[in-house]
Amino acid sequence: MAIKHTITLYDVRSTLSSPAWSPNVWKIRFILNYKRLPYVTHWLSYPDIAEVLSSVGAPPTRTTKPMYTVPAIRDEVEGSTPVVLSDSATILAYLEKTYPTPSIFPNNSRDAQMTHIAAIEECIYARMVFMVVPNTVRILEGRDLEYYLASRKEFLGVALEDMFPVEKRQAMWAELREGLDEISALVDNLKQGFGKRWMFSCAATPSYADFVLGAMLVWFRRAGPEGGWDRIRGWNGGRWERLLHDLQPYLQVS
Ligand SMILES: N[C@@H](CCC(=O)N[C@@H](CS)C(=O)NCC(=O)O)C(=O)O
Repeated sequence: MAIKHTITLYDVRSTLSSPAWSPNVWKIRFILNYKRLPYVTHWLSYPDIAEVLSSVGAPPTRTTKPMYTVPAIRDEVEGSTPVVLSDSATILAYLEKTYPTPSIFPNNSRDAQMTHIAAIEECIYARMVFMVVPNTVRILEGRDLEYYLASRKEFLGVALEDMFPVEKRQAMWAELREGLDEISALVDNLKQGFGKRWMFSCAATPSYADFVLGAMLVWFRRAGPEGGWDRIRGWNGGRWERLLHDLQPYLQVS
């Protein structure tokens, strides 16, 4: 008889009808969906993250506040002590080792994927972050919003109102466009050897870097500046919108 696994994914809630927006959690949700691992999301209010995660035995991810972050997972395997992990890098390594098929690193591409992800973080995530963080207030309410407003400066070192000020917006959009152009050029280069469908996978199936970029685009679309996704979705021949369309089978929220 097959061994029963019960996975709980800890995520932070929002006011959106399907509440998932956090980019780091999306990286893990993509993997769970892709590997067809049944899981249940435990939605947390921002101010409860530390208490709930410490009570289930998830390790802290930082030495200063906030010390506990999502994603975290609890994997209960019948007959064994549950595994409780935090930090997306630790979780992805565990999921890939414990549930190797299908792999998120097709054709042993782990090192190449990590190099692509570093480029995605530098060219896209780092340019989106100060656009998205102040706009996330639109999808939070009550205690979550209060906690968020009170804690972002300590977390990121910049006050919310100084992150995406009107006078810098044009330059920040231009920088994001340049970053997307750079990644688009990288993908064109890779695609000379790859198939047509995925940006960072030479197989018929997606790879971890496709999921990481997908996680950033979902986050930008859901929590970013109003109209922001409509502005960028068609850039670079519409390839960003196509990626989210192709990732549709892995976008469910359980
Ligand atoms: N290095 C961590 C970072 C995770 C992280 O920053 N998570 C945010 C949500 S995207 C969080 O839980 N923040 C808690 C807080 O701000 O109190 C990872 O990759 O999992």
